[in-house]
Amino acid sequence: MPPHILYAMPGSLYSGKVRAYLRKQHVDFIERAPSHPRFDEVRRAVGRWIIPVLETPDGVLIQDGSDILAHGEAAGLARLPALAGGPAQRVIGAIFELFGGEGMVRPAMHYRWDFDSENVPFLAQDFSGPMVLEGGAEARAASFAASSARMRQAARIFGVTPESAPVIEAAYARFLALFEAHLEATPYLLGGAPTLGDYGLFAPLHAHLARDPRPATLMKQTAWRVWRWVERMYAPNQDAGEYGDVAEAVLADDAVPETLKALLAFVAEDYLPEVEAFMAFYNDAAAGPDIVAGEVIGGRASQRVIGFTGFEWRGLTLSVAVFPYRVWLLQKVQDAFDGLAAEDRTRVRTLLAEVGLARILDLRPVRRVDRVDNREVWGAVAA
Ligand SMILES: N[C@@H](CCC(=O)N[C@@H](CS)C(=O)NCC(=O)O)C(=O)O
Repeated sequence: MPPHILYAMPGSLYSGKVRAYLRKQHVDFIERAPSHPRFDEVRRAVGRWIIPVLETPDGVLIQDGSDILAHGEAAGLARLPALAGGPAQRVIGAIFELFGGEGMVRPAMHYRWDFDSENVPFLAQDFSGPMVLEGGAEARAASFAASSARMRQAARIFGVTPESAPVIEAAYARFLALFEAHLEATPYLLGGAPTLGDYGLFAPLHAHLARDPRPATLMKQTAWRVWRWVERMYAPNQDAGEYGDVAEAVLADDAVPETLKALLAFVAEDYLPEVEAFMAFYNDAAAGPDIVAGEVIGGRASQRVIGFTGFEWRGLTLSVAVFPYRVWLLQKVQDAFDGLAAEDRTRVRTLLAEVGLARILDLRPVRRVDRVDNREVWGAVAA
């Protein structure tokens, strides 16, 4: 059987999530940069320039980190299922998938783009090397100038500004301290095996925060166990010697350690205000008279943002872009919850209420976001 092919880049946030998953599952895959001649066809097929894209041995193209992991689980590729665990553990996994990939873009982008003297020599090569195989240094410099300008702009629409920068740093330091404390006793979020939430957190904690020079040094100096978790997430096998012999299995009996509850409380304080704001904005847009189920949200697949919203965050007012994709990931949390037996729903709601996160179950879209042909499309009006 031919190998899977992953179109990705080393410094890409969402690529790392998928690469770690494929490695952990021992999936046979090769990786290609978007400069590969075949990527042009791939880009046309998925409707926009975006990575990661997985091409399966039978030629199916899947864009999106979350969909690629879901495919791996459904297709039986998982040696260590990302969806393992009990009811609370699975809902928590979906929460960290949302928070990791979407809620942590602020520290990721700040620590990548606001420390030029330390980061730019590395970033210039990391961005242009895989993109420009011919034309030498001049062509690579031109490529980096264009891509870095776009990404600096992206940092702004995520709410990274000179005013928010010190607050982002303080919040990230707190996150690192809490995750470090959690990893004191256990190698992953939910015990001895990586699950969905680990892959979600890995996205920013690897590509930006563990690879770019400035934040990599910060992580090594202040959060050794988090640094080791990054290494471990990237290893095909366990790599957890500092914990003794640990079985590659999630904690039994749907256990949720206190240190994990502390991390969930951080998610509530750090991200819930933004979720409230983007859901209010999205629900306004989704209630419009011209919405047609099945149509690409925003009109074009390349249009990933439907507007801007403001919210209070740690004493500041942030203005951020609204992505329907985030609504789709939030739905995954709510779908995981809705699929539970009644007594499990009660238990999970009580647990989330204890950490201040119960609202995440109740901020519901008035119309669903679906993903069809690798694009976000309007779904059905919620029942
Ligand atoms: N929801 C997508 C997001 C993928 C994404 O944003 N990828 C970035 C690279 S990390 C990208 O391709 N950006 C293209 C651009 O902004 O031009 C996923 O999880 O796969």
